[in-house]
Amino acid sequence: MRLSRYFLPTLKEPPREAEIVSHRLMLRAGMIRQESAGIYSWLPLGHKVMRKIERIVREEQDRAGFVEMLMPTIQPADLWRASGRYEDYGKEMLRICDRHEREMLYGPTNEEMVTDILRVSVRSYRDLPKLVYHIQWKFRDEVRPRFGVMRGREFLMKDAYSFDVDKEAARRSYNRQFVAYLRTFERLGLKAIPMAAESGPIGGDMSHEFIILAETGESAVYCDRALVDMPVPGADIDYEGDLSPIVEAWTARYAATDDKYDAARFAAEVPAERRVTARGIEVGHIFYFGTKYSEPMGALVQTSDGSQVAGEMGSYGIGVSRLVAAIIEASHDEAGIIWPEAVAPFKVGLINLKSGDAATDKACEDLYGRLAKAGIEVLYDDSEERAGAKFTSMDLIGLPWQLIVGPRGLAAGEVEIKQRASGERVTLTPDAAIAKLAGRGNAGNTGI
Ligand code: 5CA
Repeated sequence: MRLSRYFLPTLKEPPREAEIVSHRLMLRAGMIRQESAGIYSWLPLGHKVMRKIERIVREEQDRAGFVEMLMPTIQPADLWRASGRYEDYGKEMLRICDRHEREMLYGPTNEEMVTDILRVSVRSYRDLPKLVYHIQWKFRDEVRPRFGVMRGREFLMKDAYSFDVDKEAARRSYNRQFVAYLRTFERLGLKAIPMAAESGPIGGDMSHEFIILAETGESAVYCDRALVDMPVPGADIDYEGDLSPIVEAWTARYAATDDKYDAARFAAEVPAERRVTARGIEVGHIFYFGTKYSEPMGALVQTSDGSQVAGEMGSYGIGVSRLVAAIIEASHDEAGIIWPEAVAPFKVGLINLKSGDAATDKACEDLYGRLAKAGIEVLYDDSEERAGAKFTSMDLIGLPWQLIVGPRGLAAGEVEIKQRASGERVTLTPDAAIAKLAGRGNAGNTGI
């Protein structure tokens, strides 16, 4: 992509309204624009990152055996009356009336709708488990939307739902998501720790929040350092096998958010040198709530002995749009964002130090074409800006690699590569630079 054809409205000055670094950087890097409190447009750079996150989330959901579907954003109020949550949800629910005076709402979550979908078509234990998910916009009329997309009113969520015949099977479905979350966050370059949590308005008696440690996190968290260093299951994990040893290993050690924190237990169970007291960002939350919705809504299944029981259910959320900000909180410096390669909007930023100079332009065009041909995503700064301004904005938008091309280097047959994360620079021939960025050759490690 040529910068001249892209839409990247970067800001020079840090915006005054932004209180946390991710919000400031997202606005400065031209990723989002606020349309009204807690509601944002996703500009091309922000949208590209969000799509990459979504893809990783989707791949890991599929791998865990959940099937994708798509439910609407607008739901009829009657569904929520059937579960008893229409009144309970209070002012956080955005209520809408259609032209026929029918009461509707913008969905804050989808337990009722999924239960309704499954109750009419799933009849027997033989049809179970049913494991589904969707990635859809939600609306919660938060009293105090803040921190940009971290706590928005409109936000993108992956929400999955499981429907099983008994508690034991429901536990297996819960474990699938638990393991899928460990893998998802690791692939996103994050260290997320599952913590015992309150289930709040979703309900149920077992729930874990997945929290990443960051100074600007909204909740205080307490955990055993051993969890920070615990290895995450690989891509070859067998989701049809017994996942309980993994879940047990991750839940055996102390980890809790402030609403479940027990100072005496923390002191007794965790040796002083391993006690981590920090702040955290909730990037995912999983719930087992049994028959909370299936019972009042009559979602019954026949068991193997012929009796009718209400389905055992769970729901599993990931804040996809929140993750864009959470990754920035976890990975930035004074100059700007440092994208982990897996979610970077482009892998390489190509900087032309002297646009208008025939030889430099030609060399850049050539490198741009060759990188594109090698399947590498490049953002080519072909603008007339000064070199200093180009460096500043490339550092701000945080692409993992910068390929810097100027007339002096070219005269010596050389270009420069800078790794954004380490600041390390190497001088190479154009051929070697392409090979390094394509992950070939011996010019260094291209993985972050
Ligand atoms: N129905 C359940 C699971 S599907 C549910 O709604 N869970 S939740 O309320 O915990 O939300 C799931 C995830 O969405 C949270 O972990 C968080 O990452 C994200 N999220 C929740 N509220 C917001 C918000 N206001 N802005 C951005 N992301 C949010």
